[in-house]
Order: sequence, then C-alpha cells, then structure tokens
Amino acid sequence: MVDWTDFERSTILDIFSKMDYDTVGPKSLARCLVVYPWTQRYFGNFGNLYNAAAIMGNPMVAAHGKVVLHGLDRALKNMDDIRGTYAELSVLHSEKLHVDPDNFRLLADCLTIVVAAQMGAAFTADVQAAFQKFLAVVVSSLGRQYH
Ligand code: HNI
Repeated sequence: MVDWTDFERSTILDIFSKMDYDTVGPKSLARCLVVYPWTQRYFGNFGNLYNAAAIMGNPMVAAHGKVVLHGLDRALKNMDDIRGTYAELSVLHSEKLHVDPDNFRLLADCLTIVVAAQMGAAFTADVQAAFQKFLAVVVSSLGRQYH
C-alpha cells in the first residue's frame, strides 16, 4: 500500500485530466521504440519500424500507444490498490507477451519526457516528483507477477 499526499493525488489527477491521450500515448510509445530499439522486438507484427520517421508515422504504434496510456487509467482510478489492479496485466506481459519488465521503466521515462515537453514550465520539480512516484508504482506493480 502506497501513501499519497493530497498534493500528489491532486497533481496526478490534474496531469491526466489535461492530457491529450491521442497525442501523448502514440508519442511515448514511438519514442520508446526509437530510443530503446530492442523494445521493437515485441512489435514484430506492427509493420514498418525501419527508422524514427517510420515509427513516428506507424498507425499501429499510434493505436497501441493509446491502449497503453488508457491502461494507466486503471491505476488512476485505483490509486490505493495499483498492485491488485495490475495483477492480471502483469501476468499477461510476463507469461503471454514475455516482455522484459525492465522495459516498463523505459516506457515510463519516455512518457515523463513527453508530458514534460507538453506541460513546459508547469512541470515543476514537485510535479515531476509526484508523477514519477505514480509511474514507479505502476512499473513495480506491472513487474509483480514475474518470477
Ligand atoms: Ni503493454 C498489450 C498496458 C508497457 C508490450 N499493454 C497491452 C495492453 C495494455 C497494456 C492495456 C492490452 C492488453 C489486452 O489486450 O488485454 N503496457 C501497458 C502499460 C504499460 C505497458 C500500462 C506500462 C506503462 N507493454 C509495455 C512495454 C512493452 C509492452 C514496455 C514492450 C516493450 N503490451 C505489449 C505488447 C502487447 C501489450 C506486445 C500486445 C500488443 C498486441 O496487441 O499485439
């Protein structure tokens, strides 16, 4: 069980309420695939991932980026039981998709960078701290069912 301060709760909710999922999701996943090219191995059926421009313009990457970002809504709505909320998704990524759990952090970092770029000066150190804490809990929860 993670303790959240009022500031953390309101900041996290505020970031997501203002987020344009259809932009942030695709950009974050695309960035992850470009910056950490080994993450492309899980998306062999996504067609052309040949270079950064192809990845950024790939409609399957964009669609999946939205799916992943909407996956974070579950954590947002269950901030007091993120671990339980992600138990099933953790099993899926581990046992079916065989995604190396280190990659969760990489994607989370790309998401942070995209959000920071969108928020500009509003992404203060305090705001970043709250957002990173939320993502750290998500990352750790998604990695829980690995053994
Ligand atoms: Ni992930 C499918 C959520 C990180 C590779 N992923 C999903 C689905 C959700 C989801 C939701 C859809 C599940 C379903 O169909 O029932 N993924 C998340 C979240 C994170 C995450 C919340 C972290 C923030 N996934 C990653 C990472 C990788 C990844 C880092 C690989 C690098 N995910 C996949 C793959 C699929 C997937 C592969 C299946 C895609 C498909 O449709 O074929």
